[in-house]
Amino acid sequence: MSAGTATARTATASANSNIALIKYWGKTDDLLHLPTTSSLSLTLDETWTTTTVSFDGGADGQDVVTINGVGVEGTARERVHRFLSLVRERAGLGQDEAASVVSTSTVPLAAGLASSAAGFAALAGAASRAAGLDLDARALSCLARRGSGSASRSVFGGLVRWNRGTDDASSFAEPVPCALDLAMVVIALDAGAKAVSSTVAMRHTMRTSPLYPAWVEASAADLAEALEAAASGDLERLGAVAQANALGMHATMVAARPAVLYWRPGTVAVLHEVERLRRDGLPVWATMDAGPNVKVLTDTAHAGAAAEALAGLLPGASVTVRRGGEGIRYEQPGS
Ligand code: 2P0
Repeated sequence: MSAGTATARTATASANSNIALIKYWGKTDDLLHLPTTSSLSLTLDETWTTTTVSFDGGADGQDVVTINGVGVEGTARERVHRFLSLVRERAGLGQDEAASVVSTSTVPLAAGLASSAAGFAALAGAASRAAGLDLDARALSCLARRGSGSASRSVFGGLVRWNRGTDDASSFAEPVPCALDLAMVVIALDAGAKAVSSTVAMRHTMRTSPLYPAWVEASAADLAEALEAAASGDLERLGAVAQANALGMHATMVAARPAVLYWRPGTVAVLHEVERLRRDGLPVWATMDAGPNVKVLTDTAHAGAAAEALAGLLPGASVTVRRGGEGIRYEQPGS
């Protein structure tokens, strides 16, 4: 009877999204997803993807992907297919052993809320286990990175550093000490699909923005400062460097030719309000990713007040509070 389970070749994993405090923006190797900078992120609670992978022959011998009950086609399916091909190769499975991938996600897809981070971390966990690979957390982080760079960080909970590394084995994420009880207030202005994907936008920025090298250079010092601030419990120092690093990343995009401008009027309104709230004594700092939404870094003691202050600002925007969340977890077969 256990033989049936062992040969079922199915596994389920869940991973949370993460938001970077020191950003990843640009690759030295497009295939391996080796980043130009190391980065630092907070894994969030209540924002996850759960994925089941079954090497069951797929549909008509092709990998088949369903997200939130809808079949996925085109580039997104191709990306999952390429990732599954890598897992099959590592596990010694034939490339004709197609899989069914069924995902449910609470993360708004492609809206700058890091849907690919949770998605590829969960896929890496489920696919590797379903294929019979027994990876430790570091190897799993490296594998998740091959799906999407930021997914390397979602393997772990809490505050996580992704070491940029120099090759496939040395570019992995790991948890780092944090003496703060961090929280993020997520202001989602627009949950629609973004105009330019981060993969495309970061490549274009690297190639054409004269400001890009300066941001990369500053990033190493930003990371060192953020790590020290987090370990010593200095929220003000962490917030200031996180905001500066994120706005600097956007400055590189605005200076790209042509510009990549994710900002909307509501984005600017929130940024000004965050400044005002901080002047009034609330410990709040803004960060942004590849989209118009603003995430406000604070601690759990002030997250409620910050959310309340920001909730009335923009009609139609959703304001939610996220705390630090856990790393990847698995469902036992049959549970
Ligand atoms: C980050 N972002 O550090 C940065 C900040 C967006 C802005 O990681 O090309 O979807 O799949 O490796 O991981 C988004 O990039 O890009 C991202 P790929 P990914 O969170």
